[in-house]
Amino acid sequence: METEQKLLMKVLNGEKISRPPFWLMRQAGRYLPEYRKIRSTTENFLDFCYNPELSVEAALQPLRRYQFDAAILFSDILVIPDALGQKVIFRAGEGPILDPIKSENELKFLSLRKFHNHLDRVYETVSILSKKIPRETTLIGFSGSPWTLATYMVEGKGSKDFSKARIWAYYDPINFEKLINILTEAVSIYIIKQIAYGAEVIQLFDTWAGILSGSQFDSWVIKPTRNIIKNVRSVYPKVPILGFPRGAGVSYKSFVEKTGVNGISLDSSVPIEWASINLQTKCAVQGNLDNMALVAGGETMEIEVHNILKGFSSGPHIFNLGHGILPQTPPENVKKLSDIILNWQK
Ligand code: 1CP
Repeated sequence: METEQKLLMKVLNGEKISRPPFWLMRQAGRYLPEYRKIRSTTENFLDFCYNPELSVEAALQPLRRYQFDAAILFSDILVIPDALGQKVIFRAGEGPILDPIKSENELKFLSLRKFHNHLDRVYETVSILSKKIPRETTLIGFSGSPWTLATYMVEGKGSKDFSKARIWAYYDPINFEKLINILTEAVSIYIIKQIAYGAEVIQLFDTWAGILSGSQFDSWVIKPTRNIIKNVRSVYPKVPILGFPRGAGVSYKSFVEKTGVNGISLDSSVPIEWASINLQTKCAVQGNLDNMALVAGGETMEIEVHNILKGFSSGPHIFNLGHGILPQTPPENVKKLSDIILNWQK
């Protein structure tokens, strides 16, 4: 059977393997000169994401250089607000700009009516990729999680503390929950479609989970994630789902226990020994090399990589970074990392 050759699927199915599978968050992107070249053909980044030819090419580029065990759909988390009817643009060098949702009044402009229609070309990209990637490579689909999507939708741009969303969640939780519920439904149907078109594993990015207080983490990270997983499993009970509540600290444990994820992506602040005792006994762990160590390279990076490989060698582990690869990363450092992992013996 095809999946028997896929290392990443094996790990997520609990099978024993000799070396961990690996891929890197943002493995397609600006650290690659060939990406910068095709990226320069399109001004608005979302137009690039909605172009299957360019998106497929961007996702395949890193696979030509390195033996990654997974390809990730090339798109962005902000296609969801865009497909719900909120205006999203990316200006060069500025990051995303959205017409912010300030209160209950603007919620009525969000609609699922044209959602799938709007994302048609993303589904087409998934479908083409599923046919083009090597047999042993797993195709990962993804979505932003409701909380992280809400932070951008309410703030209208990137931010260090996303205070607008956090304050709204405190003073008007009933209406903030309405936004989270719209997003929970949108993310669920988006993921279900990606699976229908060929995604084999799903990663939920909750990049800003770590800025919430403990009680708020339960309401806006754990609860919606659990609901999404329930919705997806009611259609596809066996497709593995990886969660990435970045910066969650000790709350990683309740996240794993209460959401039912099949794997947990760890940021680089999480101590390996703690994670191997508290998380790896419950699900697969993914991570967690510091993306700065990959920029630095050299012997220190090698030591860090070996510590992670060794520290997680007693259970299911997918090697990855603790957050996305940085644009200034030398491609030769990625090659070195790949050599270490490919030659690793438990
Ligand atoms: O001009 C460009 O080339 C745009 C740079 C870029 C790229 C390559 C953006 C803008 N998004 C992406 C692709 C992307 N984004 C992928 C697929 C590529 C891959 O992984 O190989 C994925 C999975 C994402 C997910 C994403 N987008 C997240 C969650 C993961 C994470 O890194 O935290 C977030 C928070 C975004 C928002 C976003 N998109 C782009 C930027 C610059 C940002 C951050 C904005 C900010 O907070 O300031």
